Amino acid sequence: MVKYRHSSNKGNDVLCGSNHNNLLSSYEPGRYESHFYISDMNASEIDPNNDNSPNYSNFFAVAEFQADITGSWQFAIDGNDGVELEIQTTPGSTGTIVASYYKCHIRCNCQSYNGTISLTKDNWYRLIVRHTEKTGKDGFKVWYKKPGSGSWTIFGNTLTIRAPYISSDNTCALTSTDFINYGTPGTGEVLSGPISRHLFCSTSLGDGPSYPPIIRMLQNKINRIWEWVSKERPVCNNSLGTPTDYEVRVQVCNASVGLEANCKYYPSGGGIYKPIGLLQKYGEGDGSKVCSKTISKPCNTDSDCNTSTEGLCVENAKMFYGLITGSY
Ligand SMILES: [Ca+2]
Ligand SMILES: [Ca+2]
Repeated sequence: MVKYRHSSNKGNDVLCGSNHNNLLSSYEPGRYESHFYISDMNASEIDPNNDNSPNYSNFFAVAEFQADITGSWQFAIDGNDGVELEIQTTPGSTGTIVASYYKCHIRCNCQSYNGTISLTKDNWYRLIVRHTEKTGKDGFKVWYKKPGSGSWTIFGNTLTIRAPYISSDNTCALTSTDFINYGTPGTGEVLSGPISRHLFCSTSLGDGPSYPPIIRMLQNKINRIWEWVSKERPVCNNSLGTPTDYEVRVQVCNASVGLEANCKYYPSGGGIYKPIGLLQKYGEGDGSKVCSKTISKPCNTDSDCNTSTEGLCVENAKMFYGLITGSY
């Protein structure tokens, strides 16, 4: 269950949720208030005979349930004020509005607002309730009737159900329009149980060659990465448990593993691949040689150049590299 507020500065059709589009328009998902979990839709926090929320509010409910019998299922909804019940055959995709009780009104305390949908045994379905509150009492109830059943049952844990788990530091996942449209939280959701994450940290444990770069890994933590790395030193330490460490070594141009696109074969010394870059791009010529001071006179050896006026015989490349030394 998620609670939102919305502006009073909307048309009455929107405030009351007079139809599907107006009900959608009543939501302002950025104005998240709170969320909580209930085991069934008979919970007092959503009882439409109570004044649960301030004026100009919304409830939004999302749950997934597993059908345990194939056939035509009935669903009924009651509410104060406008409410609708959507069921998605493919969770996260547009579903069917199976039942609705639009506009401003008190609860009917009835199952008159109902509809049917064909469900298949063992499949999971997503159920969404959208609700808007103008003033006064507010809330809703949902019932279901299985194929062949003669009586209504409150929707909830009499079925196999699950809901997105949203931790208290991840409520921004509930502030997207997509969540209102499809019931899929923005980020970080899992379908049951507490969120757990694998945390990775690239670091070293000290100075010098005896402390190589390492990747530290913590598995299945409920903590967020910033609790481990974005804090006063020591960062990435054992405060959340003992990490598994992997020494970081980088190797490129290993022909037995696979050559990167910028590996070049050097035949000398038995032949080896090495990565190439700017030095090769500007330092390697086409194989021809020139006298260095002329940059134009072809040569094969230094003796082809007048070393005092024409320089030495060098590779003809875009840039020439040399060594300058001096003393004083
Ligand atoms: Ca109210
Ligand atoms: Ca009301």
